[in-house]
Amino acid sequence: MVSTEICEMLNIRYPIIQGGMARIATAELAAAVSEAGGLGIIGAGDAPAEIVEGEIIKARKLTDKPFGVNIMLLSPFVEEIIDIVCEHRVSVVTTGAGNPAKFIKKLKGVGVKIIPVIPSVALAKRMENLEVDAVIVEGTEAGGHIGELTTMALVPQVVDAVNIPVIAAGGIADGRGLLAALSLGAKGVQIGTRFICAEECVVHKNYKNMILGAKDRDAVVMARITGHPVRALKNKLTRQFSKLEKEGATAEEIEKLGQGKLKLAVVNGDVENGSVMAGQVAGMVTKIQSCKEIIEEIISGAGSQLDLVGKFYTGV
Ligand code: TUI
Repeated sequence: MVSTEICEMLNIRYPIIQGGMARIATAELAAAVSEAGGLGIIGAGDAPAEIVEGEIIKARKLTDKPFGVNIMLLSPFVEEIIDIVCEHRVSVVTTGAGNPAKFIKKLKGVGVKIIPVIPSVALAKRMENLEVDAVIVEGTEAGGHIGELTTMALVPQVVDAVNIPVIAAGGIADGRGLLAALSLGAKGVQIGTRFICAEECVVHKNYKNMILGAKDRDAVVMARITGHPVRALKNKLTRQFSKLEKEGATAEEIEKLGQGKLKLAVVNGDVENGSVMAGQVAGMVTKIQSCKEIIEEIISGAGSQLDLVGKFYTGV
């Protein structure tokens, strides 16, 4: 059993939050994670507000446990989605790909907890000053849109800089990662890539198979020049990105190549021309399991690892 103040704050059994992956984290996945004792998250991505509302309604039918919505701040529909999550009194909002400062008051005003994903100490401090409930500190090992610093280096620096709970993300897929995150001072973890291979995740089977077949160096970074670098599995698309970058293409040209490519992989299963976003832990994901199995394996794995580490301390 692992329980931290995050569990009490979010009314969940285990300190495991599912990543709010655009197009991948639907109501089915979020509800299954929440049912298994974690915090499921619906990824709003770039979907219009009515689609997100439909997912919230669907998740409420599938579980009576708390779940959240991730708002991707580069979306053109952010304002409407904020209204929807407030109207439906979603338990928690996580945010990504930007600074959510201007929405915090409104969310807090209706009792929606706010937990931004942040890539730096400076942004963590700014968020603490605006009285967010916690921060998710995401290292560059993560999939999708990423920051520059590693989880190992960034998490303890944020832990030392703020007095709110810190949740670690990026590079975490099993019990060893959970225990390591707790050792760095985090009160919980956010896990994305491993949940893509959950039975309940509706992503195309080709996407899951590509993760299952991935090795340690397969999750590469593309589109750095745009200011929105994205980590995805190596394929024809990532090679096209590298080629364009080497040829000195403009940020606009590179941005254009990325458009619609996540949908192509997630929905159509075109994992050669589409963007197969995944983190560096893709090489650790070797089987399809239910969310319950994934979460229970992570919790028991952290316990076993703690026993093992405890044996290193002798004479006390
Ligand atoms: O947001 C994510 N991961 C994502 S979003 C996404 S959809 C997308 N597709 C293509 C291009 C861009 C987005 C796929 N994966 N993770 C959380 C995260 N947030 N990573 C980095 C950040 C971040 C970056 C800058 C958070 C705040 C921030 O603030 C800058 C500022 O304005 O201070």
